[in-house]
Amino acid sequence: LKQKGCVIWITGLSGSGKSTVACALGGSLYRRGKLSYVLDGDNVRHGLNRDLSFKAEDRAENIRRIGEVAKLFSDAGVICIASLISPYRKDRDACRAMLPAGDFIEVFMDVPLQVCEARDPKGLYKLARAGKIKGFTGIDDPYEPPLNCEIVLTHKGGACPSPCEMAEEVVSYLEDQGFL
Ligand code: GGZ
Repeated sequence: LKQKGCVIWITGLSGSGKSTVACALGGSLYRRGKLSYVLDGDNVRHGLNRDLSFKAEDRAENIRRIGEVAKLFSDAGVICIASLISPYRKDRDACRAMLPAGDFIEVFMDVPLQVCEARDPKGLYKLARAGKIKGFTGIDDPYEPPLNCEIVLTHKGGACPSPCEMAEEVVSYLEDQGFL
């Protein structure tokens, strides 16, 4: 097998663009002939993790299970792209600890809450502000940004790079690290 697996862990607020970047990255890797698989929090919560709520211990379990599945993909030589809010640092660090050093690549979608809230693609922020969703990340539930992650994808001087440009930043990192 020519391909070495790894886990790209994309963390950030709801509406920060995690799923869009994950999808663009999967497409870019596909065009390079590299096998990848996207594990998206919102999707996995409809199947494997449908028994879990959004309280802290269930978020921890959601992240733990997705971390274990991502590790299996990585062991099989697949580049696994996990996109979850994963708001707690200790939960993300526990997933990092499951993998050999260098194989867990944490990507922070550094998008301000006000930008995510203005996008509000599913109208969830509006519901959270109205008190119709309780414990919504960024509104009345915490988000702990990474302190020392591998990649930060951010607004640069007001100009927001496109999801494709962000995905290409990750691709460059994978090239530099010898995964591609
Ligand atoms: C945060 C919530 C909540 C609450 C529902 N808090 O933007 P989305 O809609 O499509 O993605 C969010 C998704 C979060 O699932 P994750 O598995 O990524 O979360 S975690 O890592 O914290 O376990 C959002 C929607 O579910 N959603 N209620 N209370 N996001």
